[in-house]
Amino acid sequence: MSQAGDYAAVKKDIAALLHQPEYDDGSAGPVLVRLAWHSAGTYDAETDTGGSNGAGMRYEAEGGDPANAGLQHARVFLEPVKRAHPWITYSDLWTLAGCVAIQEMGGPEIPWAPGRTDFVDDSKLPPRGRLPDAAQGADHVRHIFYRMGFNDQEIVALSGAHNLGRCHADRSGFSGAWVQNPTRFSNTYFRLLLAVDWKHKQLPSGIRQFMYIDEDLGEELMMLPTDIALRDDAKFKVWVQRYAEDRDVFFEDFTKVFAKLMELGLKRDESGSVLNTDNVKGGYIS
Ligand code: CCH
Repeated sequence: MSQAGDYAAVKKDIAALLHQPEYDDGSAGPVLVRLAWHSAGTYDAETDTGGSNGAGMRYEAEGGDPANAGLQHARVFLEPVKRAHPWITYSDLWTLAGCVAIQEMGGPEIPWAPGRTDFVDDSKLPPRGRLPDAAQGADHVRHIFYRMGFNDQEIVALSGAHNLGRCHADRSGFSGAWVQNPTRFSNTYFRLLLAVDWKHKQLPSGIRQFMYIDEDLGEELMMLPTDIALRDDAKFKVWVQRYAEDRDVFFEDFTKVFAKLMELGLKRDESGSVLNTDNVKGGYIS
């Protein structure tokens, strides 16, 4: 067991579990990034509810949301880390794991700070329906992300995470990867979004997505309707173009916005300690 507060030891153990030859594309990284995002992406700025604090996905009310299907794999990957470092909260572990995974897959280092609690206040549980529905368009995407306090540029930057991982028919209903190398963080997603003539595709289940077949590689890639909406909306497209052209700008903006996502709902004092606002009435969480 590591000493309480030894986050470097936790990071090392997270990095060591990413290599999973039997799982998906050989890495636990993408699903860990999605766990971190879905733990935080329930935030509602107006009511100050939801967010990563509380790790509510451990419980059926949030974990059983169809939008979170498949994320149990990510939580199971992290169990040995929690056992080795029982002092870390799940909410800190899940958010830290997303950041470590991004960096280990060749992405930027995301500033991350601890202090989240695992205390769940039932009256503050986020209702279902706070996470985006991939079958919809630009209005829906704005509605979901403006609620968390993000602007158009930040929405596009965050969406660049679709460089990683894949869709699973038995989880979301959608199927396939966005890029050829889905365990390497890059701006390829934006480049493909613009460069390729994406065609409608209807899966046998009736689900509609977009596809492109790379004839040379004999590989099929995919985009969700919400991804295509970023290309087709004039205001979003400006940022898609910017990030397609300049990988460094994308990395810089992604770093800021992912760090912001991980902090949603947390209030810190000057020393960086989390001031507990929602979950425990009054007082601080150390
Ligand atoms: Fe996403 N995403 N995402 N996504 N996502 C899916 C998979 C990943 C949407 C829908 C889906 C973000 C934004 C959106 C990841 C990171 C981010 C899947 C497939 C759907 C559907 C799930 C499955 O079947 O396993 C929609 C809609 C939006 C916005 O409108 C943001 C923001 C992030 C992170 C910053 C990652 C990573 C994956 C791959 C997961 C895996 O298991 O490989």
